[in-house]
Amino acid sequence: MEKETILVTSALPYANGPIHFGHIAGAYLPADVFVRYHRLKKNDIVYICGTDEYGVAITIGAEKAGRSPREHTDIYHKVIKDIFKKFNIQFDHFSRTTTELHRELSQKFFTELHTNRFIEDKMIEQHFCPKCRRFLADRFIEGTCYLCGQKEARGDECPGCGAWLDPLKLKDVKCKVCGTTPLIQSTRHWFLKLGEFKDRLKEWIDRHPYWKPNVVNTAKKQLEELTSRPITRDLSWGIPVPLPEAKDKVLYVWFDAPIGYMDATMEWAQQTGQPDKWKHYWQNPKCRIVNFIGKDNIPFHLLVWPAMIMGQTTPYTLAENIPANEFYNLEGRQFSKSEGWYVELDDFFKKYSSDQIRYAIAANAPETKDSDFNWRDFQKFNNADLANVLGNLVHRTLTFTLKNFGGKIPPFRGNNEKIQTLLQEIDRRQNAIAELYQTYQLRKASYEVIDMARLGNRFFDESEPWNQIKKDKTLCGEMIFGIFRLLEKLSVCLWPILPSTAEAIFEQIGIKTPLKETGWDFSSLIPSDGSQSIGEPRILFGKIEDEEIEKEIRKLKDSLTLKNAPATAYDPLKEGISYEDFSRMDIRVGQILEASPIKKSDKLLQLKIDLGVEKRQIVAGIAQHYKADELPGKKVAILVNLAPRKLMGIESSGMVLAASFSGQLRLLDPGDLPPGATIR
Ligand code: B3M
Ligand code: ZN
Repeated sequence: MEKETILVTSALPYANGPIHFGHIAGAYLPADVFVRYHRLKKNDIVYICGTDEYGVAITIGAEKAGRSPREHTDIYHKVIKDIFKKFNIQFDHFSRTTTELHRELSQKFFTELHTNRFIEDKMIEQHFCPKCRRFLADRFIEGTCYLCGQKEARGDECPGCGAWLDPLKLKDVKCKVCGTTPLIQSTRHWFLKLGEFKDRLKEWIDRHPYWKPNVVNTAKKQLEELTSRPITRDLSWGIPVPLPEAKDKVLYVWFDAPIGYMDATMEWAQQTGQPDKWKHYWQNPKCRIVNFIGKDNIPFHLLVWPAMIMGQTTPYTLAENIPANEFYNLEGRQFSKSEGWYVELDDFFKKYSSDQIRYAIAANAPETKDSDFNWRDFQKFNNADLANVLGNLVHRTLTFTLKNFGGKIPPFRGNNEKIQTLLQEIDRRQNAIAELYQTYQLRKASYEVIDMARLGNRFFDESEPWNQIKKDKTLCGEMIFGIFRLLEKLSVCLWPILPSTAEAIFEQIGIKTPLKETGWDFSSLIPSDGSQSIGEPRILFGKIEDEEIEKEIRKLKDSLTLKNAPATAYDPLKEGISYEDFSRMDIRVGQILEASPIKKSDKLLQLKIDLGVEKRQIVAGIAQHYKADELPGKKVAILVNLAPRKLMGIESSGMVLAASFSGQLRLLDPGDLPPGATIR
């Protein structure tokens, strides 16, 4: 079969903060899976991405952080790149929009559109903040969306309905920086005459009846009202408009960003020593260009960017598909770092692997409607699917082989009908899974790969090798051979979604050729003469305990409460005291030796504490915040000369100090000082 030529892009994330599971689910994991499948098929495919580094959001983010936009984007370009590594998302090239090449190409795009009379200039009214003394483009303003009523809509996009807004129509507009109601003043701007592309855009969209209905519907609704839109801004951070009469103006970030797909490909081509190779994708009508995006980016990829391409003199290839996804939330509400509703990624990847999260996201991908990450599903996906079905099949097959066949895959004579049927079924399933990968059906593909493992387990159970081995060892061996053949194909089918696991299985069943080389279409690398030794069986997925999950959920809820606690949550300040009053208190570092719950009390814990000079028993009201078994070894601050008293009948000599706020409590940490050290 002829090799396909494919260029895949994922939306360029703003270098303005870390990305989260929501982004991964929308535009990156689905793309990575698609690309990995085509790599196995040995098609000619490149996967391009990079950070989006201009625009108002970044100017504001940098200002808030007290950095220049350049420093700010340098930091987040790296942060984001590292996050992708953790998720095992593998681009061929990850660039940024602040490169020289990007500036040149963006200006070329503008100039060609301008020469071809698709750009016009007009004096327009714009919001101007009298206090900040600047024009307020895009995200410098916030108001209520006139289309859907969503509050906190920005000057350019509505986070509720995804429309590209006319800022002058926005209601209750405020300056995002200082909260002032802006004035309206006139300024000159350059507009892209989108209306002139209506028919061509419609014709282009209709040429692809197989696109996702949600994507086409969103675009078509906005296609009807397509008019000229300003593509320049009064900002200092951005790409200068290449016109002498447009000094001090820069290109609107949504004008330059998609061009980044193309110059990042050029940069990749240069760096891989084939400078003209980018044309093989961007100027080749046979190349399939696939843009993976979240639903909020639909109008820019279905209307604006293709119009920009159509208006060029230089011919470029338009997208062949734009499989946009819906939103992926966290426990039913939008991820928001500022509101404390997020999963801390460093901490997450200390405990869990990229394959665990890749599977959880894939199995519940937001393909046709919003979906979400929630901890209990994460536990279920891991325990039920990955550990009990997949991990179990691999482990039981390997240990059985080790014990009964000396660690070698038993031979197969080829005339066993049951095994032949199994092998045919495996092929049938592999083809079905291929179809799902090709058509962007991540959820179904995840189900089918695990179901292939389920088939293996069923075959194992029905073959009863533990009985069969006593009756007919050769026949028993053939059953086991069949399961190894299943594991081999299962690894191939798994690789796009669970690359590390697939590679681990390959290694454990003793196949030396890497999956990247075997590809998707080989028949089998397992010899049927019994000569192949297997590797060492290792557990692929541990179980995630209920307690662990409860802790994560508690942590999430706590961080939300803390970030949103009203100012009234502070205790009022107390009356002043003298230094003598203070110095009468003896506060020491203590180390908790033992901790146990107290019967009939859900608030108190009984602690045995090492104070260096002596040991003490103290009753502390911390049971709702700490579990007894997480305390031994912890160092805390203790008021040691408080008069002893009895609590629930138990003597307590001293008091454990803790910080408390809005219902939350944290023990104080004295660092590496030893028990007995004085706190003053
Ligand atoms: N940076 C918006 C986003 O991250 C924007 C995408 C650009 S794609 C060319 O959602
Ligand atoms: Zn202002």
